[in-house]
Amino acid sequence: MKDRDLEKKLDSVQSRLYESQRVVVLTGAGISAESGMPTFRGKDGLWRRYRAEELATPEAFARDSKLVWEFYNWRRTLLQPLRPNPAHLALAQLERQIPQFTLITQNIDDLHRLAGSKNILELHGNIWRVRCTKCGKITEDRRVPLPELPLCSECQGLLRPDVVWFGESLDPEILRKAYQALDSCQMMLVIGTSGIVQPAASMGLHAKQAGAYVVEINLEPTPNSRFFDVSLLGKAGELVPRLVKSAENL
Ligand code: BV8
Ligand code: ZN
Repeated sequence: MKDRDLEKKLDSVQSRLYESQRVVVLTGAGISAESGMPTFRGKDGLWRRYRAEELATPEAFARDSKLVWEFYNWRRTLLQPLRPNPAHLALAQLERQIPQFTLITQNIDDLHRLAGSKNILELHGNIWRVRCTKCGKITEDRRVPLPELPLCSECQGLLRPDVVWFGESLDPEILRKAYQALDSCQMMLVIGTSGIVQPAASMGLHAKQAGAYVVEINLEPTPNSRFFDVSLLGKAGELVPRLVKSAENL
């Protein structure tokens, strides 16, 4: 049984959501945890003796592209059979019910799209896309696993994952759309993110300063919790569906 305080918070967040015209959601690895995808900083975040920050960098790729590709092939192999969980599905439902709904995700796992979300801003790219390091060609390639060192079908250049690595800039057009939504939203949900990696980590505060009501959903408090209006502690797969009204109750 959820504590009474949480129930009351959930009810008030739900009614505020359905009174809003413009809503932004920011998600992190925590929303995919219940689909079976390890998060970055959770206990299962380690991969062999490396951390993602040491492998998801252009320097690591230049130094040892085979190892970096092993890291991404391991994640692609893990991810391929996984399905969206109730939290992903609930956000896709919310998008259909709220007039202006923008989903900003840090995740590269494509699970929001699989769940039916449409208006998605993928801040850090997508693990199923590859980019040629020579001619820049971007293609979707769902082979699992990819060859050890995948080459471009056009120019035989070495392919890389089409994701944003640490130290790389985010797509300016995606950032422009994200801040446009953050500047004009009335409400924002920040779900399953530890609030460490910039610029995503400051987006909740940005929306707050622009006048939005900001709700955090996480297993535990984060460094950003104190800036937000409400912090709902619990599993995204349980709490997010609780915020969605069924069609007949709209
Ligand atoms: C940039 C794609 C301008 C790849 C990712 C020094 C040199 C260079 C840069 C920097 C520097 N110092 C700081 C920086 C900036 C750097 C940064 O922020 N570093 C951090 C480590 C301090 N940022 C960048 O480099 C960005 N670019 O700033 O460009 C620039 C250019 C040049 C030089 C300087 C600046 C690019 C960052 C993008 C990196 N790419 N991903 C890949 O995935 O392989 S980041 C990756 O890690 C994710 O995308 C995500 O963003 C982050 C992980 O965070 P979370 O998603 O929050 O996941 P985490 O595991 O941490 O937390 C999970 C949370 O969920 C927890 O809170 C947990 O409690 C909760 N949870 C778990 N289960 C559940 C749950 N909640 C609810 N329900 C559950 N069931
Ligand atoms: Zn090429």
